[in-house]
Amino acid sequence: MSLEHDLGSLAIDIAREAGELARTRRDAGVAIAATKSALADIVTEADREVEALIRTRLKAARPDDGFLGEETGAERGASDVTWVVDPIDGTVNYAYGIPTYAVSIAAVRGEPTPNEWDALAGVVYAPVSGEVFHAVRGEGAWLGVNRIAVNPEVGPAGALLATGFGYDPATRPGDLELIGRVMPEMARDLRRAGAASLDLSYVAAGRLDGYFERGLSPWDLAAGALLVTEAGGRFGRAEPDGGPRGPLVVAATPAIFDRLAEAAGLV
Ligand code: LIP
Repeated sequence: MSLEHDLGSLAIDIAREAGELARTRRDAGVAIAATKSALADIVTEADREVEALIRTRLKAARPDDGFLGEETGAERGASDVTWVVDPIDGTVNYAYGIPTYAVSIAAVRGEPTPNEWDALAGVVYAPVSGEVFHAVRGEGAWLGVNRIAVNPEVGPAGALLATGFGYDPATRPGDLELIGRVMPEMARDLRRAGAASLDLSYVAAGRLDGYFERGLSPWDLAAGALLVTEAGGRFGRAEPDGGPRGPLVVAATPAIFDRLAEAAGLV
């Protein structure tokens, strides 16, 4: 088996175990441990516990790899592989008991920076639905044992799109202005699920035609972006203005990617 395939299998096994821990903790009740970048940017004890489990399992299996996690930061490794991990993507959903959250684990080669890394394998595991979205570079995108693909075309009613908002209230006006540009141009409707990794997985599975959001962190998108491209979709990320709102991400079926990227201002 290829390195990429082995990395993908390891990621799936660990994501399943981590997701079951997250679900167990959720069912027992969740405590907010702290706030981070803004009052709305919370971390729970479960986020920290799940990331610790993932790090332990990865270190045992591949001790020379690097790690970049939402809760514990970056650790360079001796190999050229880095694991990019969001232990619970959709943390606010998780804290409120909304079942839309996921464990996102990706293995990348090179600098652990979204526009520089070479994504090798990724998994997005949704513990409540039990859905495992996974991809290995060059081997397509999958939901469990079923191959998935982006929608080949978008109907006359327009595109079903998803987006999200940053935690910093100062980004709200820009986010709302962005929606005001995109929706009239091309959308039949808009979804805001609250977990970027699942939004990207849904584009890959054809459940959404496209997704756009500013301010995502590397761990939010590392696995989902690979799912989109392995499913035949297109993914773009840029700093349109270098402002405080962070980079813009656009992911979509090729049928609308250019229109969405232009409407959203992806340079
Ligand atoms: C979340 C993303 C979501 C975004 C939220 C937050 P977290 O990640 O998945 O798309 O809108 O602001 O960044 O914080 O739950 O890992």
